[in-house]
Amino acid sequence: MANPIILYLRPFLQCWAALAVFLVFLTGPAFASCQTDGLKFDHAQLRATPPNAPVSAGYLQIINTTGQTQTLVSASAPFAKRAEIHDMKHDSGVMKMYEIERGLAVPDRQTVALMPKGRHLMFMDLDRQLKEDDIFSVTLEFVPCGRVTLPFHVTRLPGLVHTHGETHTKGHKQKDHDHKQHDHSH
Ligand SMILES: [Cu+2]
Repeated sequence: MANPIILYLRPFLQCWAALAVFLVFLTGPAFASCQTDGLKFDHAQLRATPPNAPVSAGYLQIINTTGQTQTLVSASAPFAKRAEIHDMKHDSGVMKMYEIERGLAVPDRQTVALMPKGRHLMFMDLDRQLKEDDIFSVTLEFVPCGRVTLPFHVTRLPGLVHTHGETHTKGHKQKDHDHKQHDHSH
């Protein structure tokens, strides 16, 4: 004979299970709304740092198919006290960085690339060294779609992956130089 208490509880347990599934269904998409709405990311990378370096830079491609402009307004990461969105400009023959204060707009149906020598995420007051092949979660906030947290790979030579031999070699030399320049400029 079945335990009468179990028999009695069973309909309630089923209700709770159904409610739990319903809640996951309700809240799940809200957390991932940027991606489910059509915001995609590629080549998310952080520049590896020497020990005790105060700053690093982050790069990625943002692909917007959400049907409206999405503006990247802030970034945060567990390894840095603060982060800014930067761009570069020529000033008296020297490349200088400045903060994009109103955020970086990504128009609908466009891809915006944050890449070495151009726009980048600037991570400041690092509390640890970023070592090659480490992976860190970085949170990006977009208006209007909200926050996205995605993995960034630490690499010594950030950039798009090229397979063309000549460009590749040239690119490496160029980027190696950037690396040193970047570290010294902070
Ligand atoms: Cu910068």
